[in-house]
Amino acid sequence: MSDNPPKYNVAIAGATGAVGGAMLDVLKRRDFPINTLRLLASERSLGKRIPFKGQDIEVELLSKDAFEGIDIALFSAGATRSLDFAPAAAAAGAVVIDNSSAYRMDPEIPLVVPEVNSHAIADYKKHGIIANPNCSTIQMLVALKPILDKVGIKRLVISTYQAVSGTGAKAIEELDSQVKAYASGKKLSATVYPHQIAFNCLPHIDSFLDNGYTKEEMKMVNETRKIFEDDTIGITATTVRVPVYYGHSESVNIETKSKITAAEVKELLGSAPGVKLVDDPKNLRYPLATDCAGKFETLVGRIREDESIDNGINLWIVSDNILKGAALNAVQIAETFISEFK
Ligand code: NAP
Ligand code: 12T
Repeated sequence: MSDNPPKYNVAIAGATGAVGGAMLDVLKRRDFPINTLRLLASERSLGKRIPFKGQDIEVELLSKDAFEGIDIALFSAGATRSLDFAPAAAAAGAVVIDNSSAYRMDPEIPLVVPEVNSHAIADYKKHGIIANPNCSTIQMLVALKPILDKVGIKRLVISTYQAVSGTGAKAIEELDSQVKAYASGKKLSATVYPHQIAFNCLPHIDSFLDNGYTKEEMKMVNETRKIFEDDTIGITATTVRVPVYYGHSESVNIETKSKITAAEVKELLGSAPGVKLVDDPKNLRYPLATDCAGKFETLVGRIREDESIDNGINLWIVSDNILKGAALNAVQIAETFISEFK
């Protein structure tokens, strides 16, 4: 009798993308127990080979019959592909962990940040799908959860400073070419974003809605309420694209239900799962986007009381948007699923 721990057949839909590539990296770094790995993408990628742990894996076409024998399917090929193929993957017996916005607000589909609401994974049984939240929401909730549990949260006022890597490889190139054009006195051209992103801040992420907010802003409102299981929290957000390559930064003003001091918040967050406290302003230490790239932790600092209200705290929260904001959170969901829910 062997008592080796079980290994799983894993598929990545969107394996050739920025998030798919980070998923491969995270699976490696965390030594996820893989039996076979199937890499799926569009016709454009057929024939490509991607190295993984000494093997060269050929990319196959994402199709409805690509999931036979798969236990876990990680999706990051956009919402349309998730709607088209995730149900087929689930019907083939895989649990789907979906990075797109397709299923996040479906009341029958769990929306999970493992440090916050891993219990919700149990609901995967209804459709065989678990949704990965929006990047800016994930990192904020990792930092807020200990505060929520200790003193309750009444209201959040959020401003984000989001990196271009969230938009994909073309946006990284656009910032790069605008910086180079500026430095050599040439005319700047914009195609990915509606305006110049170099040396600028665009208060516009995802599309505009009738209420004047962007979809990204409303994702932060609605996904936070769903994950915290509390529709009474007041939340308002302004999401801004800034000329940063990797790492979303966020200023979050929290009105708590009862009083908590800045010192107490520092102590709480000093031992919170997934959080790294970086809060030593005297020595000029605070979270920076340039320090978060490649890291698994969410950096939190600038912790101080909001002196304009009775129960207020301000935080500055920074995390790698491709890791905790996407690939890492998805792999952590898979890890929690196999250890507690399979
Ligand atoms: P990306 O670099 O453009 O990669 C897109 C991936 O999807 C590629 O592997 C691409 O394959 C594949 N794909 C596109 N169209 C396809 C089709 N018709 N059939 C099969 N595969 C197709 O984008 P990314 O930055 O990695 O983002 C991917 C998705 O992840 C996003 O659309 C979003 O849904 C999700 N995401 C979520 C968060 C979050 O907040 N949690 C953050 C970032 C991204 P080819 O290489 O063959 O074209
Ligand atoms: N894919 O920072 O999936 O461009 O909700 C934000 C949100 C990218 C971003 C999402 C995304 C961004 C999402």
